[in-house]
Amino acid sequence: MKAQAVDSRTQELLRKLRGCKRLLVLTHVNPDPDSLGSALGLRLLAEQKLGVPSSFGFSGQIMRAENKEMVNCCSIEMTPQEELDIDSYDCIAVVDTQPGFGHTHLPPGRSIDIIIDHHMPPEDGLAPEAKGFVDVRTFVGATCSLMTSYLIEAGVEIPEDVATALLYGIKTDTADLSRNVSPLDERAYEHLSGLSNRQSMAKITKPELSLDHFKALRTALNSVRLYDEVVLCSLGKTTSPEMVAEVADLLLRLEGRQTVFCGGLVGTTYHMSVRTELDKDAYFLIKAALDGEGSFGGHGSMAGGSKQLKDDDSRSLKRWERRLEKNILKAMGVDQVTVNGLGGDHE
Ligand SMILES: [Mn+2]
Repeated sequence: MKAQAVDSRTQELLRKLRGCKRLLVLTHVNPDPDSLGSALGLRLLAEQKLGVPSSFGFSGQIMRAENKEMVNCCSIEMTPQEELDIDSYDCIAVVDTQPGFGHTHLPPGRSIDIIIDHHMPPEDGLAPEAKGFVDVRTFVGATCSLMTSYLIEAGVEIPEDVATALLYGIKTDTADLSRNVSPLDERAYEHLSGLSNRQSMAKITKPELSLDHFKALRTALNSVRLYDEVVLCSLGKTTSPEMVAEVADLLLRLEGRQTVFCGGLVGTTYHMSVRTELDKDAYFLIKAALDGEGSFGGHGSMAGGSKQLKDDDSRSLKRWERRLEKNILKAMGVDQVTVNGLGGDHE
């Protein structure tokens, strides 16, 4: 291929990385495939192109069976953030999230040198610790697509495991290029398809599921509340925010229902996932649902958020979910009095 004018953003990113001795890549708590793939991609760029050693510091847990399989199949190395000597890194990058987001724990007092993301920036602007290279493109479906375009432009050969991880990140954030998709996502997807490992991809997409998974699913399905086009669902006290997101994805497939609000309490944190096929942005739907409380983020058809409850008491949970339901019905313009469950009438 003939040398082309490299996107100035790629040049700028490479310039920034060239000045690094040791790079620390971070992402949001409980990293999802797009953030895992992006972290892997950025590490590859820094190490292969510029010989800059790096670590991936993660916080939270990897709960979803697909994501655990992804970590295995793609040999994703990560170290719990608290075990790292943060001061030994002179460069910090944040991918698939931004400083100031509630679900992102960054080392206090450190400036952030590189930010690569596709989420809507915080309303009051980026946090002051964002000091260096910032690439936030909200029209792009996955941060992995941004990362792939950097790798292609920098002429870095992408090995099979990294290609598989990047491709899976794009697949999950864009539902296989069917939502939140831009030409950049399409190009990245096409490029990675030829490089990824199909056996690994099959294993990642359909992993074995634990008994607890099916138990949580049963609880969730028992609590479904069906309005005309809106589905509400509570997992009650549950094991992970990922399970909340997973049930939201599943329920969006229910015939005739276009918007899903799904929530569950993990410890004392209430997690919420919103999915919509309407033109309304999921970000604004979750914002209206939480009505100024908690923290949230999202774009296009997907959004997620959380709010700290004062305890994990069932009554506090019920009270909070009643308030949520009121906010949601108001935001969606639903004035229906009767609501159905999957087994028939609720009330
Ligand atoms: Mn993402």
